[in-house]
Amino acid sequence: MLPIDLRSDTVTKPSPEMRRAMAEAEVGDDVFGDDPTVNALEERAAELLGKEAGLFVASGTMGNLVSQMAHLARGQEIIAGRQNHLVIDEAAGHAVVVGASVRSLAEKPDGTVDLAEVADAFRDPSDPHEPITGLVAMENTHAHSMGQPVSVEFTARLAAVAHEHGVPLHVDGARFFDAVVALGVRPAALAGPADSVTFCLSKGLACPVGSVVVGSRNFIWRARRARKLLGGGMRQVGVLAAAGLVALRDGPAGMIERLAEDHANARRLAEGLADVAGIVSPGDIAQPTPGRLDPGRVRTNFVVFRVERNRAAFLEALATRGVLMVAYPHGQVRAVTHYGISPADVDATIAATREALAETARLGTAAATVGAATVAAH
Ligand code: TLP
Repeated sequence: MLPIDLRSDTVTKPSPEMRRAMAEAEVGDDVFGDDPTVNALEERAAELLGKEAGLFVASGTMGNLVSQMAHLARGQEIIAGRQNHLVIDEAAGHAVVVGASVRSLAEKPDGTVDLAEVADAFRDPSDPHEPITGLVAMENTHAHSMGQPVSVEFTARLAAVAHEHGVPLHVDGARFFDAVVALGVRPAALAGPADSVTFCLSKGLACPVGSVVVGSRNFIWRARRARKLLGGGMRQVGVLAAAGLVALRDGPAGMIERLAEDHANARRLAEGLADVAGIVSPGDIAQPTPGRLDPGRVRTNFVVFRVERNRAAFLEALATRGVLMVAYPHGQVRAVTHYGISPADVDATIAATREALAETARLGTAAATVGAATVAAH
């Protein structure tokens, strides 16, 4: 039996329709601009998000990286949330490759940052000691706040602060369409205030590979050059872009609308887990109120919590029951719902979690008894 794999939505496999489209894709050399399927994907993404142009890249990390390279000169600085993926989870690409420093601000439980703090974080360009602020970045959905979708209003207000200071706003929209679906807004409305947006095809949209960056024609030209520098200029890559075109179809033929099922499944999972003895709230911005896990915090496809006992033993006991979750920062556990996970899988996960915690508790008691006996023997 296949495991119920909730480690991430990156584990999704392409749909039969995607595999067919991939096999039949018309291709060409994309570095020459000759791949019609890649061109169609880039145009579709730009049209959906209301931007002039798009660029297909290998990953979300590459999308963020080429965006930073296109926006920034070496020695400039980025203002971003402290727990943003591009700050803490991209192997310091901003420093190593882009040559930029980061001025990071603590996020709030809704995944936003304080706008007065953002305004205050801009450097003084007339002072030769200081780096020059060149970019403001945000994440949508915001992963470390349990996948909160960030509103159009906040994005517009953040963009206004950035633009008042003459710098662009980049949105790491790895799960941009989860935010679109959760907020019930048009993709172009949510992308509108930003100068560039990266979104991943390879997460909830279930494609095997790839992300798309969108922005102005001029920005995309610079991002394309940066992609080449990174070795990301690929050739007959329409075989991958074809899956993206399926994912971005309107209505039930595509993968966007379907994300609502993942959100409902995540809520169902949190409701079930909240009643399991030994499960507690994540205890940071993911859910600041301590105590019981609050299913109301689940707005998209992330469920984050802590276990009262040994986390490693719990995750192992869960895996032996065919359910995979992942260790998350601050002692947390993360479960992510996605394409291929059904309400029945969610119910099986809740049952397996209850059993795994009971086993972890028994092991803990046994270890404590052995420990006490060892102490007594000395
Ligand atoms: N996130 C992955 C891991 O890297 C943590 C996951 O399983 O959630 N931005 C955000 C907000 C992301 O969550 C991720 C990937 C990326 C960018 C990078 O995307 P990839 O993995 O395609 O480089």
